[in-house]
Amino acid sequence: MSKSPVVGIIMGSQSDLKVMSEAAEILTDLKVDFELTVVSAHRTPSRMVEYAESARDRGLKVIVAGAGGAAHLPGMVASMTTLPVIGVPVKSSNSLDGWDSILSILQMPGGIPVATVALNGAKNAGILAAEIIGAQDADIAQNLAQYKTELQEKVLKSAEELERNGWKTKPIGFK
Ligand code: RP5
Repeated sequence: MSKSPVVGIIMGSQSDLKVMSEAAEILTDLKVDFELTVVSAHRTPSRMVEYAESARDRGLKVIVAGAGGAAHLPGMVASMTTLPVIGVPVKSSNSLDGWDSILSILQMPGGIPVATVALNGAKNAGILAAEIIGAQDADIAQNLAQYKTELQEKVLKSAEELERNGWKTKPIGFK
């Protein structure tokens, strides 16, 4: 969190936090200032309107919005702002199997795009938000370049270990 956030992370319920905190974590690593809160399209519709309509004037440049089930938050926020909105479908307690949320966020009508990431893909949403900021901010672009280099090194190390130790090698994981 910071005093001059450029990314707004919002979620339909606090129950989405376990997933959405991955966006906060990667933005922290990449040194992108963000804010994070709960905005429910169905339970706090006026708050959603206020959030979306004030976002640009408050200095935000990207919004990452996550919701599960009948996930209307990302699309509705996108309809009320000119900022790019990245949607995170969340597999929530009221979700059938995640598809309800995926399709609600992905299948937007023409004119109102939401950049939709994978189910529970909050980490990628954070990276994408940082890339949007990094298009204009050289420091953030540098942090992203370093992140991608480290990712590459990790893959090469895992390949080397696998080739040396064979198929029983313990996977390193990329979380
Ligand atoms: C959605 O309903 C929220 O985004 C959340 O994923 C889901 C369940 O909310 P709770 O009943 O856990 O508050 O609007």
